[in-house]
Amino acid sequence: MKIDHIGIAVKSIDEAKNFYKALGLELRDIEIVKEQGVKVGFLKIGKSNIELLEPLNENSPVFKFIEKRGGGIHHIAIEVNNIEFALTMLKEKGFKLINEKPEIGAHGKLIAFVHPKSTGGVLLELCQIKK
Ligand code: CMX
Repeated sequence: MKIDHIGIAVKSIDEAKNFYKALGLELRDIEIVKEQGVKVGFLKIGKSNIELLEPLNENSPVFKFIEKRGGGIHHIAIEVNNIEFALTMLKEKGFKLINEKPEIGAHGKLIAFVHPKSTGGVLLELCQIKK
């Protein structure tokens, strides 16, 4: 396993990228993930990424998050080898899944979220490269 990315909710990727550019991190792979209601952009840092998340509309979960908290760290994504197995195992152990079945996320990866209420306040994303 590894940390695939840390998701940061922003009002505008275009505005937020300036801070990361000053740090020497270049924005790349901008993508609209319609299914998740977000526009995303990645900043590669070592073997992981920072993912900037901009809501596409008011129905996006990221829009709600920004309204409530004004943006900031939104989720941590852990890459696993077998997402179906990881979800079954977490469910069996009593953790609350947001997605019982994986959905398609950025880069065409399989993704699924675990509810922050059952993880001690951290929205956790599991992701797996599609085989
Ligand atoms: N981190 C920690 N806590 C969070 C949270 C987050 N990102 N988002 C919401 N919460 C908390 C809220 O503060 C709230 O807590 P309280 O009841 O104590 O106030 C509780 O969870 C419920 O929040 P809510 O605003 O009522 O939101 P919903 O229940 O409607 O949805 C969540 C919350 C996490 C299920 C929803 O944001 C979600 O499904 N997120 C996953 C989808 C997503 O974020 N997709 C974009 C990423 C795409 C990608 O990476 O490719």
